[in-house]
Amino acid sequence: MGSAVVLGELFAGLFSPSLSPLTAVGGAVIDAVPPGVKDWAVALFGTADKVALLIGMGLVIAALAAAAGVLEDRRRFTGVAVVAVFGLAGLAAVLTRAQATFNAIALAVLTSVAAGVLLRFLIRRRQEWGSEEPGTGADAAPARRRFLHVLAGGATFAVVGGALAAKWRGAAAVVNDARNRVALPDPDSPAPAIPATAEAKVDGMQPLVTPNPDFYRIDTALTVPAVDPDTWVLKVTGMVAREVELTFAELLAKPLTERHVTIACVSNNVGGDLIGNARWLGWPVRELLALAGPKSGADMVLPRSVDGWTAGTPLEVLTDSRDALLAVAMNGEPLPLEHGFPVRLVVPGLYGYVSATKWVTELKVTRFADDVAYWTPRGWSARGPIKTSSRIDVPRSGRPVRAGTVMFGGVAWAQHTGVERVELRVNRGPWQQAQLADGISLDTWYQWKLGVELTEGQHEVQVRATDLAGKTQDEQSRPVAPDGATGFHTIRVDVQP
Ligand SMILES: Nc1nc2c(c(=O)[nH]1)N[C@H]1C(S)=C(S)[C@@H](COP(=O)(O)O)O[C@H]1N2
Ligand SMILES: [Mo]
Repeated sequence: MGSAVVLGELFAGLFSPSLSPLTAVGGAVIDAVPPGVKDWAVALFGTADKVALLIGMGLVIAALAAAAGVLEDRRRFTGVAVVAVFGLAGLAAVLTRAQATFNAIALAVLTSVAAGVLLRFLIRRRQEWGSEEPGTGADAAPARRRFLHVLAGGATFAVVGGALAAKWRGAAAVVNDARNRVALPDPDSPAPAIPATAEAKVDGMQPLVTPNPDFYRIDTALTVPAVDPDTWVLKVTGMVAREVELTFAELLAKPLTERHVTIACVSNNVGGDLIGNARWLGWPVRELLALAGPKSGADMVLPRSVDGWTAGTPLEVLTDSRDALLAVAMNGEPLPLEHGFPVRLVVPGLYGYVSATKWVTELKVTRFADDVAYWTPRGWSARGPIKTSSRIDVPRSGRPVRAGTVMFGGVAWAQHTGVERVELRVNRGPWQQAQLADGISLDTWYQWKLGVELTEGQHEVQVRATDLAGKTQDEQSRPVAPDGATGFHTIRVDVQP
C-alpha cells in the first residue's frame, strides 16, 4: 500500500502535480478541519504545518498498510477491503478538489486497484513460505527467499519511486525555468525612493523591506501550484459590461506601478510575524476593472486562484485611488512560486485572506449577498481590514539586558491610514512617546525606537500605535478569529545589574 501511494505520486509526478492523490487528501483535510485546529497547526508548526500534515498522513498510511497486511494474512480479501475503503476515501477527496479532472479520478482508481493487487500478491508469497510444513526447511527456503525478494523489490521501488516522484514534483522545475526567463519591464510609476530616515537603526531589528526568502507564507496549497506563464490567462467575469481576458504578455506590456506595501495575515497574533513588507510591481486592478465595466449593484470582487481558493474583496477598495495591484514581481524579481507566480493580488489595507490571492486566474465581479469566499463559511469575517497594531522586536522578550538606558525598537502599521505615533509604557506606568521613523508610505509599516531607563529587576513593557486619523489601537485582547487579533504587544524584560 505504501508502494501504491508512491505509485500514485509517481504517476502524478509524471503527468501533473495537481493530480496527486496525496495532495488531494491533504487538501481535503485542510478544508475540512475547523479553523481552530488550523490555527493550532499554524501556531504549532508555523509554516512547516504542511510538512507536518504530510508526515502525519504518511504515518497514518503506513499504519493502515500494516493493518491491511495483517488482516489479509489472516483472511483473504479483508486487507484488500481496507485498501478499497482507503482508495474510496482518496477518491472522495479527489472529487472534492476544485481541479478534479478525469485524469485525477482515473489516477485515484488506478492507484487503489494497484494497491489491492500488490497486497494480494505479497500476502500470497508470504503464505507460500509460511504454509510450508515445519521440518521441511529445505523446501521453505526458496519460498521465503521469493517473498523476501518481492518485499525487497517493493521497498526498492518505493524508495527509488519516491525519490523520482519527489524529483518530478519539481515539475515546478519547468515553471521555474519559465520564471527565470521572465523579463520584467521597468515600472511606468516607480516606487518612491526609501528615505534614509525611514530606518530607526536599532541593532537586531528586522529589515524595513522583508527579503523574499524570509517573507511569511500562508495558503491552503499543499503543493505550490506550478502555473505556466505562457498559458496563464486572467478572466474578469460576472457583473461586468464586458468580460475581459488578459495574458501574461499583455499584462507585462501595461504601464506598471511599483509600490512598497506591507501585507499581513489575519492569523497574525499580536506581536506575531505573519506580516511582511515588499516592493511589488504590477498593474493597478482598477484599470483592469475599468476595462470590464462593473455593473451597478456590484460590491464585491471574488478573485479565484488556479487551485480554486477564493477571496472576497470589496469592489470599492479595488477601484479607489489606492494602489491595489495585479502584481508580477516582488522585490525586483518575478514572484517566487510560493508567493503566487506568475500573478497575484496585493491590496493595501486588507488582510491576505480577503485580498492577496496568489496564482490568480479569475476576478468575478459580484455581490457580498450572492457569493462567499473560501474562509467566510469557516469562521472568518467576510470583511477584513487590517487592524492598526504595533510590535516590539528589540529587546527580545525574556532576553536579559543591562540596567541603564535600554533601547527598544520595533514596527507599527495602520495600512492606508498611516501611523501618527507609537508609545511605550513600563509596568503600566505613563505612556512615553517613541521616536517614529518616516514611513515609506501610508501602506507600509513604520519603524520606531525609544531608549528607556530601566532599573534592575523584571519589567513589563507594552507598545501601542495611533493612526493618522487619531485612532489608537484596540487595548482589549482578542483572538485572531473572526477578523484579526487586538491588544497591546507585551514583553517581559529581565534587567540585570
Ligand atoms: N491562492 C491562494 N492565495 C492566497 C491564500 C491561499 O490560501 N490561496 N492565502 C491568503 C492569505 S490568508 C494570506 S495571509 C496571503 C499570504 O501571502 P504570502 O504567502 O505571499 O505571504 O496570501 C493569501 N492568498
Ligand atoms: Mo492569511
